Amino acid sequence: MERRVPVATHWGSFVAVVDSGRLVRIEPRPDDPAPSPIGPGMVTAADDSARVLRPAVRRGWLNGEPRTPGAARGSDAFVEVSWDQAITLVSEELRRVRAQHGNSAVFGGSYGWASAGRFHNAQGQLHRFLALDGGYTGSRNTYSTAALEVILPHVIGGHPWSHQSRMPMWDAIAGNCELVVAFGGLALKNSQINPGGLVKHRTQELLRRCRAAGVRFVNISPLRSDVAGFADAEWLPVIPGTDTAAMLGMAHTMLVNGWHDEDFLRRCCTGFDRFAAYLTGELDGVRKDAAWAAKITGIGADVLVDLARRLTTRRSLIMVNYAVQRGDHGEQPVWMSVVLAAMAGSLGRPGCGWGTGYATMDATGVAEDRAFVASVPAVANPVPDFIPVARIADTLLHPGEVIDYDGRRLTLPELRLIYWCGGNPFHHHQDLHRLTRAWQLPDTVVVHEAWWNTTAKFADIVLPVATSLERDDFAAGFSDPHLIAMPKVREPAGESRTDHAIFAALAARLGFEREFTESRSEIGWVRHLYEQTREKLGEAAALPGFDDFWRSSTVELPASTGPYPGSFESLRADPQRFPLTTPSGRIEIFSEEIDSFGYDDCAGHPKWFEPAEWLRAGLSDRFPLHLISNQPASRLHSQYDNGGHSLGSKIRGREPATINPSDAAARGIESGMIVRVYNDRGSCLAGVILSDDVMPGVVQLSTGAWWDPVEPGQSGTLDRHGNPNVLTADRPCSRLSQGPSALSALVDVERHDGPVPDVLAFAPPRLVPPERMIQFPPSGTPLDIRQGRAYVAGP
Ligand SMILES: Nc1nc2c(c(=O)[nH]1)N[C@H]1C(S)=C(S)[C@@H](COP(=O)(O)OP(=O)(O)OC[C@H]3O[C@@H](n4cnc5c(=O)[nH]c(N)nc54)[C@H](O)[C@@H]3O)O[C@H]1N2
Ligand SMILES: Nc1nc2c(c(=O)[nH]1)N[C@H]1C(S)=C(S)[C@@H](COP(=O)(O)OP(=O)(O)OC[C@H]3O[C@@H](n4cnc5c(=O)[nH]c(N)nc54)[C@H](O)[C@@H]3O)O[C@H]1N2
Ligand SMILES: [Mo]
Repeated sequence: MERRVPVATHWGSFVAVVDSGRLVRIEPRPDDPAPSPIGPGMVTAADDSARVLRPAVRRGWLNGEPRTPGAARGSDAFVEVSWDQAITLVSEELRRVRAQHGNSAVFGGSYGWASAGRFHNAQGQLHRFLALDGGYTGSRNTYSTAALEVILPHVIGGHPWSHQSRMPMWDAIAGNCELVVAFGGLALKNSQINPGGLVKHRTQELLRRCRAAGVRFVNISPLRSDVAGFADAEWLPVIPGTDTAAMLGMAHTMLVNGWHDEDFLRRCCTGFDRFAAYLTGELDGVRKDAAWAAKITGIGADVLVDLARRLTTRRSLIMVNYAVQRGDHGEQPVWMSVVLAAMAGSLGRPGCGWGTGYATMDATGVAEDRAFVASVPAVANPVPDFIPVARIADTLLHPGEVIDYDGRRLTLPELRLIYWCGGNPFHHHQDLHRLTRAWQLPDTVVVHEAWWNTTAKFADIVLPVATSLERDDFAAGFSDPHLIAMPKVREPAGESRTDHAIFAALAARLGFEREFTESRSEIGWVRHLYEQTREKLGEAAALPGFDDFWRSSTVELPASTGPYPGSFESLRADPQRFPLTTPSGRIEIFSEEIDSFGYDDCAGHPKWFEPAEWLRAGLSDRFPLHLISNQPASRLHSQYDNGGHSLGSKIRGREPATINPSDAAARGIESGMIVRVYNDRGSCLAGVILSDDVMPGVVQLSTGAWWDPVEPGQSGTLDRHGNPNVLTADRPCSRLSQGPSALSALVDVERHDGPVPDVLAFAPPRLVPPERMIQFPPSGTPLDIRQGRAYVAGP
């Protein structure tokens, strides 16, 4: 008999149809106006051959082989063990590392998106477990927006993510704005996503409403497709990594023509004069005029002048997306976009001014904020050490080294044990060959995964985890006004368990089970978090009791209403009464604080710095194409790359790469061919799409194809599948944010004639049957990595 069960994911809400315990299909919810096709494609992945079915331990690790840089992890076979053995190995190894090297030797930064669900939140569970066990080295900021998160509090004050509530919502834009200038565009493919879940995808409809209201869109981006066709945008192809120069050229134009909003700059900002001295060239002898900007950006000087005029004479809104700051000196375009909006006279006017991240999620610009929803209670981490999130390979390679970070000096800790849960570093990190070298250094890598993706294959101990379809929970997205019940759709595959159940078993072995579980069952926790939410919201929401909620599947939360602290409207109205939380209380066009750090790669005011890699760099002689590794339309990062929708997007099994027909013709490349994309860091195969929507000089290859190295562990080895992070540079944006700069990478593309190797990304590693393991230390025996823990015979 068929059952219909609600499903919540980061890409929307669906209904699973289950027959006798078997997942038959996943359907869109009828009330979602723009459901994502990623959902239905989850079905085939649920039981594919890549599922991790039993706990597994790398053979070399079990045999106590010493750390061998350049080998072992990533190419070794795995021995399947019992849960009891796995729990023994992990708990003993945590004990050993803590005792011998201290708690900071355990890395629990474990960046990653995991799955929707308030209780089964992988990060929340891991951090709670590791903190109760003595602590761990954590990480700061995100791969999404590290540069923005560090720079914005200096410039506009407030929490790094407070811009979400401070920028104009789409409704206000439709009602008030005439001109939207979008650096990096407004890619609707990205608005399939909302972290934590959502019920109704609304961005498309809101964008259409803006268009119908007469809003003009300007898309400043290397891809025409970054703004949907119906928005009828003017496309200004820009040389990637040069947005700051384009903005400076417009700012100079405003200044010399007296078009800038002097009153707002004087009352509500600080440091404009010092910045103006940079613009005019008084400081460095270089006038940042439109002609200067045109040479750098490839956008005509007359076009920039005209746009500067329109920005100051129309009710305008300047947007930057996140990709624009995921590059070398990524702080600058964010800072400069705020300054340009301040100069344009639009900041603090309804529906106008400045904003960031529109259409990067279905939350930005859709709703400001949402009511409180309870989550797994955090435990304070007793270890103060942390690393900037994207400095993981640096930390492994250079322990003890001191780096700058936002005015501080950080000593990189020595990491001996990596615990990853809910993220895929072999998807998200840059320069995967460098990461591979770094990854061989720690004693032990523990990973919870549902599938044998690259990170699982590069681990020592892999614990099979239940997917979001295989556990009870409830979801609430970022600023989405719903709570969504997520009852278990089916039983976990094989022997997999939830992250919580794994940590509870480890906590029991390590002696703090009661502190970890608070003596609640999993469904007890779900009920508890829901009831906490209900109590906290009280009369305002009048949520039904848990049992009714569980049956009804979705409840709506009250909308939260502004004004939000740090609003630009209040600042414009009365800067004395409504100061920002910056040192000056105003928008900092010049930041004394940043200036005092004395960094050579981030000055006291926004500035043009040449990126290390861009189309005008010397390196472009050898690698004349700029790689845009943007977010995939067909999945969320690497998640469900093995799902039907993502697999359907591949070309002869490879990730599609899109290039301009002129670049293809010059290389003898035709549509549908397999090509090799390469630079000095690595190479990968991809399947070609030709399109005029990609500007000449640019190749677009989305992230997320599971890395498929021909010879894992061998530096520079070919990737058969098309993961752009074999090509990107592991270079910090600057000493200020230490953020990732994935978008600053040069490559070339050539035809791959000759035989095309099979993609093995979705094949499990070689699994050694447990019978071959001839010795296993009984529970409670101290283990020592140098003495070996067990012996596994045979090939
Ligand atoms: N070149 C380049 N690189 C980039 C970017 C780019 O633009 N260009 N973008 C960056 C950005 S913005 C981001 S956010 C990152 C994303 O990087 P990640 O967040 O690391 O990517 P995901 O593929 O979402 O990884 C989530 C992993 O967790 C697993 N998982 C899901 N649910 C659970 C669970 O409940 N428990 C456990 N244990 N595991 C679970 C999934 O199977 C998957 O392997 O990538 C970054 N990398
Ligand atoms: N379908 C889908 N949606 C997603 C995600 C996903 O994995 N899949 N990931 C989510 C996450 S974690 C995040 S952080 C957001 C990310 O949101 P973004 O970072 O905004 O998204 P991207 O797709 O990486 O980039 C959008 C566009 O920016 C343009 N761009 C790149 N470099 C430059 C540049 O130097 N200058 C200019 N002007 N434009 C440039 C590219 O043409 C690219 O298509 O997306 C979220 N949405
Ligand atoms: Mo992200």
